[in-house]
Amino acid sequence: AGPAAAQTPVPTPAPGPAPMLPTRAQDSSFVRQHYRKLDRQVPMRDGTNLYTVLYVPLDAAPGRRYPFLMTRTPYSAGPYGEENYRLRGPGPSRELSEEQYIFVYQDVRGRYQSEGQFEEMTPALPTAASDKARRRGPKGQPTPHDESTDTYDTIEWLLKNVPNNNGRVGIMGISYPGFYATASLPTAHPALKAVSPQAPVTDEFMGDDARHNGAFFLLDNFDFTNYFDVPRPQPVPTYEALFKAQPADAYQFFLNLGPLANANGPQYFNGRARIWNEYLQHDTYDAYWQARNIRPHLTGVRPAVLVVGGWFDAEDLFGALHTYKAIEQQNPGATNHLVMGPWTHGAWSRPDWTTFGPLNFGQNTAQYYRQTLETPFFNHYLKDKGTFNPAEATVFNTGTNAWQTYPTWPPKAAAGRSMFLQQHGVLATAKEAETMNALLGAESNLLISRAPDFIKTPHFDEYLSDPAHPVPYTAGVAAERNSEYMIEDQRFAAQRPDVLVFQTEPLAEDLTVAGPLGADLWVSTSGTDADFVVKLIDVLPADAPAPQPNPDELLMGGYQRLVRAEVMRGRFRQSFEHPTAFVPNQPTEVKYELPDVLHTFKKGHRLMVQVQSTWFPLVDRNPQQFLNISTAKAADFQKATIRLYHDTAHPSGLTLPVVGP
Ligand code: PG9
Repeated sequence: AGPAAAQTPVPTPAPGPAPMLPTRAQDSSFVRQHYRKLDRQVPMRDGTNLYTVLYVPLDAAPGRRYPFLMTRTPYSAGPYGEENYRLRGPGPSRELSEEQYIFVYQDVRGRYQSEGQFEEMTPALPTAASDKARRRGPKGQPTPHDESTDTYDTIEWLLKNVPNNNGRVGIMGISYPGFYATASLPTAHPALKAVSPQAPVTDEFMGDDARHNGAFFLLDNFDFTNYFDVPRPQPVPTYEALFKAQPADAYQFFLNLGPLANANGPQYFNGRARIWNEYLQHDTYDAYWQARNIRPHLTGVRPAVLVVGGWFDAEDLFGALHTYKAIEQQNPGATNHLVMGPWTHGAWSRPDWTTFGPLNFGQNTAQYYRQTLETPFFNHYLKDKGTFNPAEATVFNTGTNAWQTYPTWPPKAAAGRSMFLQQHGVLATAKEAETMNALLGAESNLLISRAPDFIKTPHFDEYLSDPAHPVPYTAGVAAERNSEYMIEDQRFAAQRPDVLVFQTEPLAEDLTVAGPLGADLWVSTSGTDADFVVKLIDVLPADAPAPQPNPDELLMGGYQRLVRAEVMRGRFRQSFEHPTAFVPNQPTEVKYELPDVLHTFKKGHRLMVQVQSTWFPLVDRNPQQFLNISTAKAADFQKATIRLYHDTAHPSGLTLPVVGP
């Protein structure tokens, strides 16, 4: 714990000559020479004080004014105490540290040095009420607050108490802090001019950290909710500590754990991990989750917005895409840009992001983004410095390793191309199937089913999905959830009998897919519930070169590179609020969206789709029976025969948004 922050006014910096800025404002001596650190308690409308750390430029020449650039965080605004400075520059990035801002970091309610109660994804107050009404709240009731009002009150305090400010404020944050950036937008303070939600947590049930389409993200939730909590009277063992007692193999660890309910056993959380319990109690898209979806509140957006996300973000890819989308749809006139790069969670803030696993992007994509987009965005809107006029969307193509710009995202020109999952492992358009069938002749037993009218009787592939032997999400042994799984070679999965594989012929021409992918499966299960995982894969040709600098480590010929994958918990196929059981062995449609991609499948490559019903331990196991998974017992987890249909009445397939020739 750091020292209590003073509630005294912020002193006026002494006028002096502008400093000679180093090219890399990265060390603490730079920060101390050019900034004064102040720790303050900032009072909110309900009297709660939020611990706020400021780095104020020391060189204030008379009349020189600076904007605020703020990050609100549940991960500590520290270091705490006015003598303790951030080591890596005063700003959130190297480049912004070289600009002069009044940098502000604030602990949100109930975290670290701030008073109040931490709330998971603080529900937003109704936005219809005027700010005045929101300030007062109903008579005799506690003053209502949310992250928008806390941001508003902080800005009001900063403007009044910090000298030499220019009256403008910017906010940025990655991940949870990205949520706080988004949450500043409803009924924003008029001084808030530029907001950058980066990998913002947005809807925890639908696609961010906690669940995807209702399926529980076991590996991350177990690790994260265990740590992320209000202080408890007794420590809860960390995932790492629990791990030490067992082999460092997450697959085995979670098999040993057994049903989710066991996590509250005495050797694990013992009932003390509050958010874990909340997540499990709320196993449908109920009022708890709906209140934690910030999207409906993103109306009347006035500040300029720059939404940033990473194609290989295993946590909040959904959040970036859907925050951008909600602002765009609900605020037609707003300044709202999207940047999607070849990044894992927050990789754009790393000094260098030129390679990832076997991929080499040929350029430092993180630096490019910070220099050409992030820094100019804040400089322009907060300081009138330079121009900021990028395309609506700046998006990295993960197949060509090039940045592309679009006037809309997804591109308007993208045309949905249906690719059907057919018998004999064929993935083809209806037209291609027709051509193939014509070549094979009506008598051939290799005839390919196609939409709309080839195989008229029910026709399917099937596999036995066994919760005791789930399909791993990554090959080999991994202790922690890696991000590499998002581009990993899927040959390990293709070898399993419980993974269906469909692929095209080698492409005659490049094929670019830009936008969200649609999965439309016709399936049945011998049980009453089932999960489906659909994976879109880029299969490299046999002569694909090995990556540099470790050419020996990977055999790239035939590499099945994952481009996008998503899970759907089958019980939610009709409604996320009101789940429904499957009728055993009856073909049923399961339709859902996979997150966007921008990927060119090159000439000579193949497109592949894999379908499976487990993805462990990334996702918890479905007992394959329609019962409460949070309280299910070991004996409830049963094998099921899953069928994937490909006949006229049940044409399973994927819709790809294809652009260009
Ligand atoms: N994506 C992170 C998170 C948020 C909420 C729950 C679990 C994880 C984060 O890094 O902030």
